[in-house]
Amino acid sequence: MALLPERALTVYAGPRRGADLAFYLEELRGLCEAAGAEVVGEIVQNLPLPDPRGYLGTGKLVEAAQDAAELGASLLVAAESLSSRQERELERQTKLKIVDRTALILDIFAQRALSQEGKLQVELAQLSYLLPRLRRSAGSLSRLGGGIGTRGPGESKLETDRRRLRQRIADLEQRLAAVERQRSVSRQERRDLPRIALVGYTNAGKSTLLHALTQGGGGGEDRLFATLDPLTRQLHLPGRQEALLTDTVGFVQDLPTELVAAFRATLEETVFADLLLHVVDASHSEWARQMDAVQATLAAIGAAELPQIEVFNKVDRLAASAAAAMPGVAVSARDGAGIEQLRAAIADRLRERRVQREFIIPLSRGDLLAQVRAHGEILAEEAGETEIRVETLIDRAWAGRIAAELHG
Ligand SMILES: Nc1nc2c(ncn2[C@@H]2O[C@H](COP(=O)(O)OP(=O)(O)OP(=O)(O)O)[C@@H](O)[C@H]2O)c(=O)[nH]1
Ligand SMILES: [Mg+2]
Repeated sequence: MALLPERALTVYAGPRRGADLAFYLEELRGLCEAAGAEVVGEIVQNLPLPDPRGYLGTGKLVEAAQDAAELGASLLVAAESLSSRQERELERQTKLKIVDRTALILDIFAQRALSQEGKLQVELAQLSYLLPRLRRSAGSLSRLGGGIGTRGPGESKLETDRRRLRQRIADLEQRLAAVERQRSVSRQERRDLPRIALVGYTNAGKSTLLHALTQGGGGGEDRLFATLDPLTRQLHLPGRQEALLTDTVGFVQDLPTELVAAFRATLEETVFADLLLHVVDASHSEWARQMDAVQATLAAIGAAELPQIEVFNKVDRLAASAAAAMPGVAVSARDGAGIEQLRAAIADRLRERRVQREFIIPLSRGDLLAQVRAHGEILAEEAGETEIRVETLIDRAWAGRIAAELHG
């Protein structure tokens, strides 16, 4: 499915206008470039709804064919998902290869997936995208066949294709389920530490910020969807707090449902988080729209209600006054500005998870004392003959765990 550097003509038919349309088209251009295509022309038709027959209306279809020939375009990219009927009609009228928004994003994901799990998820998404399309063309073939005895050779081939596809989908789902079981085990093992997920519009700087916060060196890449595989690192915070910080896949507007389904496991890392860091590219002229797109995706995966810290990144590109006006924590993941303030803000938020506890620990349980010292802030400590009394401010999960060790 990989696209060579191709010359793409993009088409949009629908009700978007003005700044909303401009943002949508700019995002589409970015997606085309990320997939390896250069946008050489754009066609926009203002309609209440796209034409059910050919996406564009008849007149615009002719214009698209002419433009494509003049511009030397080899590819037509539709700004939204197409029905197979619309896809066929566009292809018939323009003689171009047709790619819709979903296929475009799938193509980028296919090029980016690195881990075994990422690859399985992308393949599952691609096959789920393909299956209903095969079904619909099978329907049209049987109509061509004209009623009785419609089992022509074409259709039986389609039957086989469909069966193969379904088998492969079932197989992928099984393998993914196994990976997910593994993931939920490791999630349980790590349950003591609060989990924080980096979310945000693609290219906002999530991966760079992960590195800046965990001092892992390295950084992000200047391309859309650079991250497909969640990466988790331990985060050390002021007041001896610790957390796990996970990088996630970037969001765009209207993430295709096939992708949301296939990437459920990865997105679950987000849904199960205790806190979200919503990373925003403050230097982007459309950061507010990008934030809306992220909130909409969070709502779609059931994560809208999670506590969030809004992190305005890339402020090194802004004037100091503009950075100060940002409605959240202003940082530069690149040069480190604001990172300590962010660390403190995270610690403050997580502190709400902390409880004040007193433990009486037998001297024989040096291991438990070490845990309290490692994970809690010691408020008072008093050593006796056989035991030690500590008063501590400690994460609720650790408090429960230590109490269970002491009394259970
Ligand atoms: N000037 C500037 N550039 C930054 C900053 N943070 C990240 N970048 C750049 O922005 C680009 C995207 O960064 P990433 O960290 O890959 O962004 P991401 O959100 O992980 O992107 P995806 O994984 O593709 O969704 C890279 O070229 C980074 O070097 C920053 O604070 N300032
Ligand atoms: Mg990334």
